[in-house]
Amino acid sequence: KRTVRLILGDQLNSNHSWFQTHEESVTYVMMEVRTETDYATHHIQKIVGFFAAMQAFAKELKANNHNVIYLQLNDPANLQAFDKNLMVLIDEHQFTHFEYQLPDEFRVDQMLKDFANSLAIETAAVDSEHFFTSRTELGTFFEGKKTFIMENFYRMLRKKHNVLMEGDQPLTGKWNYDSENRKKLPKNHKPTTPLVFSNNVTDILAEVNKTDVKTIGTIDAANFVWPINREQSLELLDFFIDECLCLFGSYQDAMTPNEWSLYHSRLSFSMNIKMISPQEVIEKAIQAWRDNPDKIEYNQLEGFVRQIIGWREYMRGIYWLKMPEYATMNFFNNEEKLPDWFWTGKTKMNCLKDAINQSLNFAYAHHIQRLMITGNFALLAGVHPDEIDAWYLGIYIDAIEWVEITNTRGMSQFADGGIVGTKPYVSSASYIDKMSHYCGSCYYKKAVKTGDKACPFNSLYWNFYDKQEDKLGKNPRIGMMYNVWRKMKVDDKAALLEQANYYLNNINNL
Ligand code: FAD
Ligand code: DLZ
Ligand code: SF4
Repeated sequence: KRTVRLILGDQLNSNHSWFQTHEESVTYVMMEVRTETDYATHHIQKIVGFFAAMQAFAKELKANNHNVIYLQLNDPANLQAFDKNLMVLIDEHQFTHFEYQLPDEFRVDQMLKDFANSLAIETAAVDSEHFFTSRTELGTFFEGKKTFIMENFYRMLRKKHNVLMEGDQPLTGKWNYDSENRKKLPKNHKPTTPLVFSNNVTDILAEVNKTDVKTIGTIDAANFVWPINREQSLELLDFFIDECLCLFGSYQDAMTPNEWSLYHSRLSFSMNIKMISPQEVIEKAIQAWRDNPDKIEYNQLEGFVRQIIGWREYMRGIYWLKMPEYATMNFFNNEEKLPDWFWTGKTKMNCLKDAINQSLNFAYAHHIQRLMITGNFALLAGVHPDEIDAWYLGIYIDAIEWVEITNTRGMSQFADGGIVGTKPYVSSASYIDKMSHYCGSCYYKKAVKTGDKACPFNSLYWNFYDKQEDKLGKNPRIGMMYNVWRKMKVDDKAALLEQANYYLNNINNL
């Protein structure tokens, strides 16, 4: 028996049962391939981050005496696709068995299924041993239901995995602490300085630069800030728990200029490529709260646990339930292109300038920037969800389709017509001003709706509701907005729509 086992770039789980025994007959294969670097225009830090973590993982496997074949991007033998490379390797090494871990992405899943079916040798797909839930668990849980309420799924998982429970009741008697969270940062509050790494990835960058792979964003390759192995991922987790968890919930939705991560964990990259598991992240956070309840209040902890055992697992379940149709949904039939400045950050709108520039510089924006700044604007501007997905799938270091598309097309763009969310996340300047310090120093005036320097969010917001009245008018969660709109003076409404039209026609100059 000679077995070849494929490890994908987001399957760097050293605790996987594959690696717990050592068999001479098993060879692991990892590959840097153009199918993966080219399916979206990725941020340079994303490509380099994936390759650096993959290389570190291969090195670790070799150090533990596993047999590893690693194909680098510019290896002359590299045929630049998983199946093509595997075909040659199986032939060359006379492998009798092909095994892979279930991929998280629909495209790769289909491809590997087809590939395995085409082989004459024995094949097997095994679990990736990472998530709390299987691919189908959400579908089964909501079977026969019309709506997919995250809170219900979250509570079921809390019970099933006995997370923050007392018998079958939530600890403290309360499930949800959202109302105590989500505050604006106080004016002179100085957030914790984020822990960054200083990895030297210049060799990897040089290899990518030899090719014509198209990328976006900037990189300091001598001081690459993201964790590239398990040890660094655990260090980042400890930093989060020591420095950020105590204010995580409070400032989860806060935004302020030039502060790129506030009290967020930045663990999404480490978790999505499986260098660390959601179970250990939650366990460590809960232990820290138990050890130090005076420092870490319960609402901060529950807010964090909810993101991981709730939202993260929920999005995975929706993805596997609804793909591939999900990727074609466009509830509002939006058709526009993204403004050019999404790739440059060159706009006078302070909130968008900050969120886009930090995305270009760090391959990261925190949740509320993604949702209520870039996503909000794209929806108000009527941009086609394909365009928006491509942007989000490329720019963020943590962007893998299962969690990107459900958040973007679903939560942010409501292109799924309300599977993930109950109403579109759109806002005028007043919400942005309520949660941030962006408006004070903006070229545009937050309180002005029409005319010179009117904040574009204001007229675009009403224009959106006006245009989508047939689709949203009956939504009970938005009824109040329509009451306000219907009661507005005819002239005021016309002025708002005219202003919105002007901005939409000049969108590249905002
Ligand atoms: P924290 O704020 O510290 O949260 C802790 C963890 O909770 C995260 O690491 C993440 O694993 C999980 N989490 C939080 N919110 C969500 C959510 N809505 N869905 C799933 N998991 C969540 N997340 C990705 O991992 N990859 C993406 O490509 C991605 N694209 C997004 C696109 C849009 C338009 C929006 C609105 C959100 C997107 N998210 C995505 C969700 C969320 O914004 C990121 O998980 C988060 O910003 C990552 O930063 P963090 O690790 O500092 O998160
Ligand atoms: C995102 C990414 C990139 C940029 N490059 C590679 C690669 O060269 N090799 C690889 O195995 N994986 C890569 N990935 C991750 C995959 O594109 C893909 O998103 C996941 O494997 C799907 O679960
Ligand atoms: Fe953004 Fe408008 Fe505030 Fe400027 S005024 S920062 S464009 S919300």
